[in-house]
Amino acid sequence: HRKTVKKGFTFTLIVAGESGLGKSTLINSLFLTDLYKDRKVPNAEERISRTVAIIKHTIGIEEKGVKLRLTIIDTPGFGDAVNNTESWRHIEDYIDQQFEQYFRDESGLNRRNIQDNRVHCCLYFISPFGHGLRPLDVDCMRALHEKVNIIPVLAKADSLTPAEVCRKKMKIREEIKQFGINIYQFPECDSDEDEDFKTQEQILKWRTRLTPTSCC
Ligand SMILES: Nc1nc2c(ncn2[C@@H]2O[C@H](COP(=O)(O)OP(=O)(O)OP(=O)(O)O)[C@@H](O)[C@H]2O)c(=O)[nH]1
Ligand SMILES: [Mg+2]
Repeated sequence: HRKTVKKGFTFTLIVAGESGLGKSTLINSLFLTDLYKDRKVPNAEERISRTVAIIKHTIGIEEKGVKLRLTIIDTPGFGDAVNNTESWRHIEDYIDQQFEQYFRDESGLNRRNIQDNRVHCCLYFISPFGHGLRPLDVDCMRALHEKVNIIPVLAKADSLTPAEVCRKKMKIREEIKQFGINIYQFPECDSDEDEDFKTQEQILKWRTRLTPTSCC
């Protein structure tokens, strides 16, 4: 325990989904942009910036003496070309490469300072304008679900009414179940955790459960 805490932890998050759903915006607003420093309002052309390559950002965070190396990977969205089949392949390849690298490092002689770049979690953005999942979403999630923990996200939910959000989430949950996609399920928390933590855990669990009910 002492050794692990001293060494610190790593966590790697990747985002995936159709183009223009707000993947880069979420990453920027979560971690990487100082929102008000030298603020300048971009014009329309500057605003439209499509991600065209896999971009990796790493930051070190320290909380109560515990270090975390957080890596966030932005990926190009799936385009609007006529044929988008397998446009998620670069993400799958990236995830596979990290496994391979780790395997190679573990099989090597110097195993002390292996950098673990395996991807732990994938935030999968789903369009708020369609009716549930698109075939591309289904294909992509099925290609990735055995390799990474998928957390589906209804993108731009602020553009929908609460009733629409609820309907869409129910439809998406039904389809995830129907297509046999495994999404991340929160584990049971320890019984000796404090009450606030347990409540927070319950809320998160409830949000990702697969049984459709009337509330979201
Ligand atoms: N309404 C609304 N608009 C958003 C939200 N997040 C991002 N946007 C807008 O959506 C547009 C596209 O955002 P990006 O973050 O570039 O989308 P992306 O998913 O990274 O797109 P690609 O890089 O092409 O895959 C921008 O004009 C954002 O301002 C959101 O939560 N709600
Ligand atoms: Mg982007």
